[in-house]
Amino acid sequence: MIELYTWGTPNGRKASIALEEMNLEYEAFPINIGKDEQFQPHFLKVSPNNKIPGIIDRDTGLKLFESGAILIYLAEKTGRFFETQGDAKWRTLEWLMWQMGGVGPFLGQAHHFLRFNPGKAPYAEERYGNEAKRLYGVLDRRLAEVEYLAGDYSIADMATFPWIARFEWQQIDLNEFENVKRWYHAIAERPGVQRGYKVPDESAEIPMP
Ligand SMILES: N[C@@H](CCC(=O)N[C@@H](CS)C(=O)NCC(=O)O)C(=O)O
Repeated sequence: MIELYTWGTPNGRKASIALEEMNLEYEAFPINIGKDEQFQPHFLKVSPNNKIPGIIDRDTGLKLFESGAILIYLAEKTGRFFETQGDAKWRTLEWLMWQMGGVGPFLGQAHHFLRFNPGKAPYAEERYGNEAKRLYGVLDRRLAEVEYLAGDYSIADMATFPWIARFEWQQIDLNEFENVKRWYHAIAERPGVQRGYKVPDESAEIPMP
C-alpha cells in the first residue's frame, strides 16, 4: 500500500498515472497547494521541498519526493515501464531527465506568465512562450522517429504527458505538432491514464485537441 500526497497538477498526475498504470494499491491524500497545505509539518516530513507529489510506501517505510524519483521507484518496485538493461534503459532516463529539467520547469514558467499573469512581463511571456514551442519541436522530432519516447511506452511518457495536457495554457496548437498529437491521443486513451488524471479531483477531464 502506497500513500500518495498530491494535487491536480502535472507533477501530481505523473505519480497517480504511474500508480494506476502499474496496478498498485494506493490511497491519495490531497495537499491543496492553493491553500498552502504543502507547508504543513506532516507533509514536509515526506517532501522537505514543500512540493507535491510525495509518497510513503507502507510496505517498506520509504518516504520519497521528486516525481522523477517516484516514477523510477515505482517502476523498479513493479518491474514495469522501465527497461533496466541496454539502450532502452538510457533512452528512458534521458527523456525522463529531459522532462524533469526542461519540460516541467519551463512550461511551468509559461503557465505562470502566459496563463496567470498576462501583460505583466512581456519579455518573460516571449521567453517562455518561445521555449514552450522549442520543447514541443524537440518532442515532435523525437516522436517522428519512435512511437513512444523510449521506444516502448514508459515512465518517460508518463512524466511528459500531463505537461502536454496543459497545451492550451502554454498557447500551443497541437495541430502544428502532428507526431505529438498522435502520441497524445494514444496515451489519453489508456484506461490507467484516464483514472490517474482524475486524482485527486474526480471532475478533471483530459483536454483533447
Ligand atoms: N521537481 C518537482 C516539482 C514539483 C512541483 O513543482 N510541484 C508543484 C505543483 S506541480 C508544487 O507543489 N507547488 C507548490 C509550491 O511551489 O509551493 C517534482 O517533479 O516533483
